[in-house]
Amino acid sequence: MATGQLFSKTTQALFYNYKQLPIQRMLDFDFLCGRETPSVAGIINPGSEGFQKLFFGQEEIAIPVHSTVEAACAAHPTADVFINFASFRSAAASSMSALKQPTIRVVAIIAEGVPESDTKQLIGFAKANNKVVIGPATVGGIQAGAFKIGDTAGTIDNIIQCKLYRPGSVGFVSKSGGMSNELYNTIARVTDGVYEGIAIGGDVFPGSTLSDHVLRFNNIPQVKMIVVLGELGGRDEYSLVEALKQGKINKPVVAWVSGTCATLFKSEVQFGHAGAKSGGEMESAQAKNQALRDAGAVVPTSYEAFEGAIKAAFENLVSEGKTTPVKEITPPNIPEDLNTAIKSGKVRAPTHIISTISDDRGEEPCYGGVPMSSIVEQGLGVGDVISLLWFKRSLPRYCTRFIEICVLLCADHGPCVSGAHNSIVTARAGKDLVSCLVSGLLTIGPRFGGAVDDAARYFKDAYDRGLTPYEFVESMKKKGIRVPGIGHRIKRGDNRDKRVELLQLYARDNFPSVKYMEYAVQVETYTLSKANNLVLNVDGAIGTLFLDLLAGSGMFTKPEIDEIVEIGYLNGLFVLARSIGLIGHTFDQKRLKQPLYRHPWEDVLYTK
Ligand code: Q5B
Repeated sequence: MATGQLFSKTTQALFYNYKQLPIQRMLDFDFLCGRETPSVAGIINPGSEGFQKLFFGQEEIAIPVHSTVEAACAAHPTADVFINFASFRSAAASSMSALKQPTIRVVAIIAEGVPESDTKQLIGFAKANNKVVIGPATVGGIQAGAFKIGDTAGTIDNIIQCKLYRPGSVGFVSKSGGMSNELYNTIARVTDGVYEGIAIGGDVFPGSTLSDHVLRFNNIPQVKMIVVLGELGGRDEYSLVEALKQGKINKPVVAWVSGTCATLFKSEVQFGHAGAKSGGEMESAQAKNQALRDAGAVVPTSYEAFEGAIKAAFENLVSEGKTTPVKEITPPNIPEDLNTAIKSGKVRAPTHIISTISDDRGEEPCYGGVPMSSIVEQGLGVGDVISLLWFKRSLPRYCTRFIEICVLLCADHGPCVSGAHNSIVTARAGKDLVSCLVSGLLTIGPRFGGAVDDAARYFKDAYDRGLTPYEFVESMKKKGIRVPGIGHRIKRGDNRDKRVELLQLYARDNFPSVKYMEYAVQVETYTLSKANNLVLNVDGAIGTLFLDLLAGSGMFTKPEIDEIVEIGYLNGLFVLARSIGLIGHTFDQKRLKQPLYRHPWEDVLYTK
């Protein structure tokens, strides 16, 4: 790298703090410039490691993430620029860590508000170790066609407008990052463009000064003229005045110190930057402009005349044969991000998922179009939420109460049923809650708890076809199918299931019609005449009563009822309800610190 040169087309940086947008902007700039390697070698994200996926042109690349500055520097010894996007609280410490790494040469500190005493220490250390600090409170800098720090120069469109994808002949240094964008544009319009641009930052103590960079530019052969944009406050510009007076700068310098309007105010004015305040006379924009003018810089009479002065200086160089304007090239197209393109309406893309029951995109999530706050304000319950999310409508209260009763009654049926047993055994094997729950749920099926849907299907079919209970049961027997919803391991004709009675009682009192349930009762009368255990069980009661709810509420069309029965919604009620009990059994076992379960030998019939 030539003396004075900070960056080149192969410079690589370590980026502190994962900020997707500025990193992607750096990589997009790289692609625009035709760089072969990405300018970000690694990311430091304290506390995490791995990779971050980003785009390099059209290709997706994985950039390594390191948890410490030291680890990142060790892994990427050729990355010599440290771009620090830490907050003002941690910027100084992380910058110092970086400066202490032998591999790091340049540190750019973006944060605003870094304590001045910390910055002074950083400056002292950097100077003593021959390193460069850009910032704090800066957007960074750019070497056109080679390397860019973070968000410098803004969007890709702006970078193209300002021709920063290829080097020009102007070295530019500014205090303000925002104004540097403006000047990149101005310089591109009236010269052959920027070679390198640095925003030193608006703090009282910048890590590197206007004159540091002007002196550097003076040593870079490709830089033919220098543009400086200072601002009122501080005395930084005077070191440039000194350098000019001492003849240390032999390239044309066009300068302007902004803030001349400060004299219009009666009292001291603080502009946007910490350092930009009208202090004594020497720190005024007028005084600094005059001093620069006296030292030999071209200083216009107003900011409006700045562009003309830059233009004239460049044209002089060309007419004197001191520079030949660089040849224009066409930069490659940067593939636009899909999200950006969709937002701007340029492209459309098919979605991969369709969802109709809930939406989490707005201010608050909605269930079936009903905002959560309204669910809470109206005092709605689990039955209403099930009604919205499963059936996509607000069912009348008597229906949602029925759903809630089903959930209450099926929540548990003791430790001896299949599901609870499995959860208990799993808990005793030391497994986690989800495993215990799932192992219990997996037992729900045609024999245990999962006969609700089939009960609804077969009873509906039989009733709708006008089969007598005798014809129905016997036709099932002929097919070798047990009637779903009939039969129980412990319930009998003389020891009926209380849950079934409670459901029937509720439905008789609240439902407009209970025709399917009454049909099930007739079926039960017939099956009980065959065997005392062939009672209408809880699955059968819920299955047939739900048919009554669907048909009698007037809230469902016939095709909708058929679809619900065909898809099989109703086992969901048992699954949901029994999850409560299975979780309870899991906690119970863990609370009781029960050891590994082993089934006793005596309880197994070993046979050949
Ligand atoms: N037989 C439930 O059977 C059970 C018959 C039948 C015609 C029938 C059985 C069955 C249909 C599925 C069903 C839900 C396996 C049950 C639930 C939740 C629970 C559980 C809890 C909770 C019980 C004896 C004789 C045989 C059979 C005949 C039996 N069922 N005939 N239709 N449905 N039902 N499941 O007692 O001539 O001697 O050969 O499959 O609705 O799971 O609390 O425990 O909340 O947790 O083992 O309530 O009924 O009777 O197999 O010895 O049969 O009756 O063909 O006749 P069992 P088996 P035969 S509620």
